[in-house]
Amino acid sequence: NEKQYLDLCQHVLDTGSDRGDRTGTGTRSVFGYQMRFNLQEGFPLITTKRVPFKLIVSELLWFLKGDTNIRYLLLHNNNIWNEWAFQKWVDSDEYDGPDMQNFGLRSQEDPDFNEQYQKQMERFKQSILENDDFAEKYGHLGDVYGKQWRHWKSSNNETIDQIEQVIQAIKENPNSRRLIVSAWNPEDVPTMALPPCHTLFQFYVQDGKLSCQLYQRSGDIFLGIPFNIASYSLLTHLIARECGLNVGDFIHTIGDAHIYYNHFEQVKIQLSRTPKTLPTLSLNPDVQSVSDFEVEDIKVEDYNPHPSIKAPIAV
Ligand code: THF
Repeated sequence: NEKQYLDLCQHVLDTGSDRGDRTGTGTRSVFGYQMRFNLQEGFPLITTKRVPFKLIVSELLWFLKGDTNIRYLLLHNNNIWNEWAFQKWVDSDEYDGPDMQNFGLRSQEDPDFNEQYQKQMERFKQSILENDDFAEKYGHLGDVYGKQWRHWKSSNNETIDQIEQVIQAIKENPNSRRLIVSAWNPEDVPTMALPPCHTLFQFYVQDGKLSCQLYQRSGDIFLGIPFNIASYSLLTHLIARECGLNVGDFIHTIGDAHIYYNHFEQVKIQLSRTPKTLPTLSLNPDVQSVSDFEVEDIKVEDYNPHPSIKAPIAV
């Protein structure tokens, strides 16, 4: 239940080490942490702030379609991956606007720059949506999750569909200890917009229930982790549906678990709130295969969270 997430926040604030990071924002961090959510006790969507579940759904379906182009996300009003594609555009020869060097930090510190940044970002989004060639050139994030899950490139130039294979394996050999999907492809890491944070996950079947454990190498506790918990819990539900199983536990194991300095106030507000009862997940009963779900088929019911809390994303 949610208390585990709040305990993680408190634990990092109290015992974490202050560390610099790639984004220049600064974090407090611990190494190695585990949470366990019993999916029979409700759907673990955090209630001490509002988490935009629709964005979690469209992101997960985007991965499951094997898509790595942000155009699908934009068509679903999902902006959570824009910054990483935008970066590639402003670094290219084709970009003709004002200097966008280090836009993540500068847009937070300098209101005039932020105005210019917002303008360029709007222009970028319009082009991705309206111009096929532009979308093909700048919408791709490199070989991120969708590519590795569904079209892992093998050394003899074939592709491996890890999701299809793991579903087959769960059905045929539920006692298997090899029910693994890996997003970490050492050959591709240097060319990815962002090397995968969700490195590897494993399934386990017992008493007709499907459990899933995720190893996440790096976790942004305030913005990312609530998304990640809900996303992998949803994935477990979808795969259980296709395999004719009930859901068991989602186990979340994190390597570098960190809170960005510019999220401290937000986390403290969240810690002062009392969790509400968890919502329940509702899946369209007519859809059986993970590949056939569309956003309208997936909803949460009885989700009555505390108000949302805004925070800047570190790029
Ligand atoms: N980079 C960083 N610094 N943190 C991350 O969590 C993260 N992700 C993905 C890739 N890089 C990352 C992107 N996932 C939000 C949530 C998840 C994201 C990116 C952004 C976010 O800003 N959420 C807001 C709402 C946003 C909105 O409404 O548009 C929120 O309040 O939850 C780790 O997977």
